[in-house]
Amino acid sequence: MIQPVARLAAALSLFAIAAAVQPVRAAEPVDVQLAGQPVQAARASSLMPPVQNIYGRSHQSLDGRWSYIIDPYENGYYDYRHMPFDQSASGKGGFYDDRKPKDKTDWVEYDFDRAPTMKVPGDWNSQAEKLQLYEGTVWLRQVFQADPKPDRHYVLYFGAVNYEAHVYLNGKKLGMHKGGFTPFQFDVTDKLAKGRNVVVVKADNTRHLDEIPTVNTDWWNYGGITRDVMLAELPATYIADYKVQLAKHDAHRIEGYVQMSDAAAAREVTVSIPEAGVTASVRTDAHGRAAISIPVDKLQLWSPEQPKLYTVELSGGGDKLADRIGFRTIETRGQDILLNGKSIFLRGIAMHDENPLIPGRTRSQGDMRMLLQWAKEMNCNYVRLAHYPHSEEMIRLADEMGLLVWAEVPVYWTISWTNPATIANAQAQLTDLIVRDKNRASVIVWSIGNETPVSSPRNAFMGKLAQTAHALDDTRLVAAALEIHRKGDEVTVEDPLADQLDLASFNEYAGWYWASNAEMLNYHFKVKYDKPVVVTEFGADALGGYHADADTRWSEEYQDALYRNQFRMLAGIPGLRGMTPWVLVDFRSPRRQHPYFQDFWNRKGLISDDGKKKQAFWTLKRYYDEVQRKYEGAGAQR
Ligand code: GCB
Repeated sequence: MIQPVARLAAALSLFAIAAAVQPVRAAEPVDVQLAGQPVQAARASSLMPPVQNIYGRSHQSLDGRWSYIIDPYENGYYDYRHMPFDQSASGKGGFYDDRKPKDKTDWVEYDFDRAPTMKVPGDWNSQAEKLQLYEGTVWLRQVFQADPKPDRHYVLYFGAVNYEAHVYLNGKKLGMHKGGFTPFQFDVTDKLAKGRNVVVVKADNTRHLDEIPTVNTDWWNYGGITRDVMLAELPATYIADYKVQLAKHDAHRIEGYVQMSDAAAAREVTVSIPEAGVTASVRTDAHGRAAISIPVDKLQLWSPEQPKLYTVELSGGGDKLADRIGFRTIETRGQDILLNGKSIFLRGIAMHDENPLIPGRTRSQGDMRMLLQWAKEMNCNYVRLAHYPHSEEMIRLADEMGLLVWAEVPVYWTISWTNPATIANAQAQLTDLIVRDKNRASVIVWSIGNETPVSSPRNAFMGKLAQTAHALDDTRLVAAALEIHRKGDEVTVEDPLADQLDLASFNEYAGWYWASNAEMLNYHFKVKYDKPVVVTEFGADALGGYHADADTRWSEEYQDALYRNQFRMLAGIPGLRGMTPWVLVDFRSPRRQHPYFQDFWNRKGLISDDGKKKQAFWTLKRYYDEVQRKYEGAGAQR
């Protein structure tokens, strides 16, 4: 896969460790090595490394109604010899040309001005009947006004486009990005027009075997521009990235760095937290990076019970910005998970980035707050944001609402383990996630994947991801949702990858995919790792409102009985330190074909697709109330 230079530069820094983000004005095209594979970086791309805290920057939102053209044959991209228009000598002819017929005889076969519109952010599937099951190319166009100033820097930012995005500004290609759940941005400083500007995106959600995720998942393949789009304005020299977090194992020291957009050395950079009386000035090195190490003694630590956030101010090189940051430590000791030094139990629930009431991807803070509020109502202190990065806004809300977070990349089931481009892609998505969310106190776990079956190529692939996550961020836990193995009545986790992970975490579907509801009580778990055990999934489908006896599948009673039995069965695991049952709310999935009970919905939700709580919701809540009482009772001596 051809990777743009800047994205690779960011991904590569994990091996160099020296910097999570490279200077923003990317150099000439270069040949780079990633995971042993030479990749020729794309010459034309203006793709640039992420700017930390883009929401905290002066920006103009480009959200709203975008015109769209459905293009199943990619007519607007390829000519009739199947050559991309944007690679032809003139670069003209594609739908990114904002062309209008000059007169009655002029031949133009598309017209954005008369095209329908859809909301951005928003998946396309939920916005037009024709698009509900569509997988392919849709062109989207937005027209906006700009007044670029000569001494400023401009960034065109996309929160996420699923899956492959080709982006054009005023008829010229800015670049291409792959990966449906992570942000990307282009340097448009010299490309903006004064007055009218036209941005066109070719979004293509076609599934491919070698991509991340691959063709096979259990969620809806929502296409389109699913997160915010903005034009951010920055000073000519700006703070490109920073990490301001407590040091590993140390609640009395803030450690991190500030990375400027250029490589000027000895520039003064200041980090301060006025409310805590903290100020530190440091100087950049020859890479434009200033390391920080600030002793702190009176910080109020962040926790789900008291999600304290401080306003952190950063300045340097004439730039200035603020962020809301919480401070906490997270570590494991034997089978304990220690938050701020105290053993905790992760009272969690798993969720997709989907609002069942649309149904479609969450589009706004309102949607996200609804999901997290449901988790809070169940007395959760933790959420698994499955199976791909959720939005930055979601993580910021978790920070604010006091929910610990397991954040994940879509390395799901059977990936093309031996394809170097696939590993590069997975590394890039993991890097983008960590770079984006590394200042969020809520995030305690980076998950490198879900239910990937053990084999040598898979172990090598996943091993690299584990190294990457540890290297990029040594202050958080690294985990994966592993698979279990059954021998007779014994359930084990036998996975060489576990040695590189901080948690013994696995999915198990006792009572649903194996063993009956009652039979599960005959099984016992043997987890040989001296690590905290966190059950990442269990669950049962129940159609909301369908009532029967507890032996009848699909009924609320069956699901409820399964939860009760699970609690009894899991109580036999001495190292059990948390769980995220599957799943908060019913979600759409084309795999789920039963016409009556499913109808394209995975019904393992504790809340139905119309927002009603099923019986098991209350059962899990009671269990969590009980666990909390026990844990808090046991308190500090654990
Ligand atoms: C799993 C997957 C999850 C599925 C779930 C199910 O193990 O991790 O994505 O949706 O099972 O319902 O089968």
